[in-house]
Amino acid sequence: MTKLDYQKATFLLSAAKLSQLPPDMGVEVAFVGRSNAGKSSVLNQLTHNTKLARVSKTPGRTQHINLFVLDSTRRLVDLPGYGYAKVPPEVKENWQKTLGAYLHERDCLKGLILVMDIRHPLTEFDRNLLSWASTSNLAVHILLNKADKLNYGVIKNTEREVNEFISTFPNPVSCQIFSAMKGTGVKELREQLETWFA
Ligand SMILES: Nc1nc2c(ncn2[C@@H]2O[C@H](COP(=O)(O)OP(=O)(O)O)[C@@H](O)[C@H]2O)c(=O)[nH]1
Ligand SMILES: [Mg+2]
Repeated sequence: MTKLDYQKATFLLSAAKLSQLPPDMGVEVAFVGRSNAGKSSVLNQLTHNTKLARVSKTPGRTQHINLFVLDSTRRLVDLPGYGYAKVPPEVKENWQKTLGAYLHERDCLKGLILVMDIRHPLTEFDRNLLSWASTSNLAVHILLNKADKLNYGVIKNTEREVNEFISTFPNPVSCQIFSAMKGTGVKELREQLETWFA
């Protein structure tokens, strides 16, 4: 496969429900994480496309599934952030349903990039998501983002703790250090994406 050009990622659509998604074909890799973990910043760093990040931040669209096209068969998916919700319970419930439905029903979903704030790794929702992925035998790659906020020793300890936790899962789960601000770890992230998109 020729190297994917993430800078060419273009916005496809913003879906409030599964019926609005394109046909369930090709390969999708979805980005998921707690609000404020830096999911939009990661996508921005990966694609160097500010328009893309802007879409992800458009109020009203943050609760949608946002799709970006890499080529005719490959798509990046920005899933609604979870937690931290200053929104009415019914709105929250609705988007958790959409998120759950996407994760359960989307056959072309090849892997999940789970973005965590390295200072607050493995939240309850992160753990729930990881156990769900293991029962569905879906691959997960964890980004310990905002590594620029911590010193080397703390980073390494956190990485060890997370690696210990994920070592018990039967499905492929991997973990890496990342900083969307500094661009740390982009190469490793691309290599992971390349495996799934291959
Ligand atoms: N220091 C630092 N800040 C970051 C990093 N990634 C994101 N942020 C900041 O964290 C906040 C939330 O980022 P955003 O991408 O909007 O998070 P999202 O809600 O998960 O999409 C923003 O103020 C970002 O500038 C990082 O790697 N390092
Ligand atoms: Mg965002």
